[in-house]
Amino acid sequence: MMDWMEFPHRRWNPLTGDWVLVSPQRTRRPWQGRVEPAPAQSQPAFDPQCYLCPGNHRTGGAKNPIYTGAFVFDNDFAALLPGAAPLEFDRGRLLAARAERGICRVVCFSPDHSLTLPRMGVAEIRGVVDTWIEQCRELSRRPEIGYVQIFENRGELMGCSNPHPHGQIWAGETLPTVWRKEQAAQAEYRSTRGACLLCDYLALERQSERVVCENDSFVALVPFWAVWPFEILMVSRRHCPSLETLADAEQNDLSEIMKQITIRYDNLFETSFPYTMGFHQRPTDGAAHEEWHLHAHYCPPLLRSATIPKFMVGYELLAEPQRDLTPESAAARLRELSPRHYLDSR
Ligand code: H2U
Ligand code: ZN
Repeated sequence: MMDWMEFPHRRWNPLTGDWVLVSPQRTRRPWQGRVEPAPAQSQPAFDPQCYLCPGNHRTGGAKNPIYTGAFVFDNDFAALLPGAAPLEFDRGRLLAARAERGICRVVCFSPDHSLTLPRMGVAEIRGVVDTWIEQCRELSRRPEIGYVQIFENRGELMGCSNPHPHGQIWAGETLPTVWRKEQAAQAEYRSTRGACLLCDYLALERQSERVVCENDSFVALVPFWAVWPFEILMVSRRHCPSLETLADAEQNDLSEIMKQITIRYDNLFETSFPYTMGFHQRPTDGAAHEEWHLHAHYCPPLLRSATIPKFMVGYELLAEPQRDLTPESAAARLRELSPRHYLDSR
């Protein structure tokens, strides 16, 4: 029998309803594209020019306190504002616009400019998790906030302007596109099958070739429908809707698995691995949202080396995302890497 995984096929993403084209037969095609310069590796623990380091002035004029753990401030150049003027624009149901209120914050993960999540201790990462949870609690109490998007953009390749370890929080009024798709898919699954989509997916993936690493509370895997070469989906084992509802031990396990994932990423090409990661969790409209299952997506751009990213261009922009490396091969490569950071192994 021919192995269908060796031939071009499309895979379905049950969380969004989108498809991805997989072309495993192309993995050996020659590469003559552009080579990115390797980004600078080592950073000082304090950078007098950095607008996120303790005690420094930000571009907006404010001065950071001498903070010692995680530190949050309102983004000086926020994309969303709490008091946007009301607007309902509709021209022939063809041109439509709505006002959108919200709050944007920056979360410094550590006062140490030279660190990254994989180089931080689990207890320090737990401090970041605690800060995220406090932020979710505070923001979700506001009537104008409908969801809280926590994310990290890491590396120049991802357009991140500053190597100081930090992430962002954008909390808005109206569920954005990806959240809306995931909510609809999870609600539909629950109403037609009486079960949770991600609980059922995790059960199918138990000991599968797509699992990268796991602990008592979380599983990290390259999803069957991954778009980015080394994309990871991190899912809580327990059916749990949000960061806020994680038990204390689960919050520690979250900190630990984030370290495991990012160590493996750094080890893959022995570089500070760029990515966008972020959490998806229950909206904050006050409803129970039994359908929601907490998870995080890691979307890294690198394909072949520290300097060669995958470009989402051509067919991907116009038709559908496509990948050559199978999710199974990507997971095998990540799984076989050392759980010890390469800079600690030298
Ligand atoms: P990046 O993760 O994309 O580098 O974002 C850093 C954020 O920090 C960015 O959203 C904000 C930018 O608006 N920022 C401030 O809030 N104050 C500053 O003084 C500089 C940058
Ligand atoms: Zn700094």
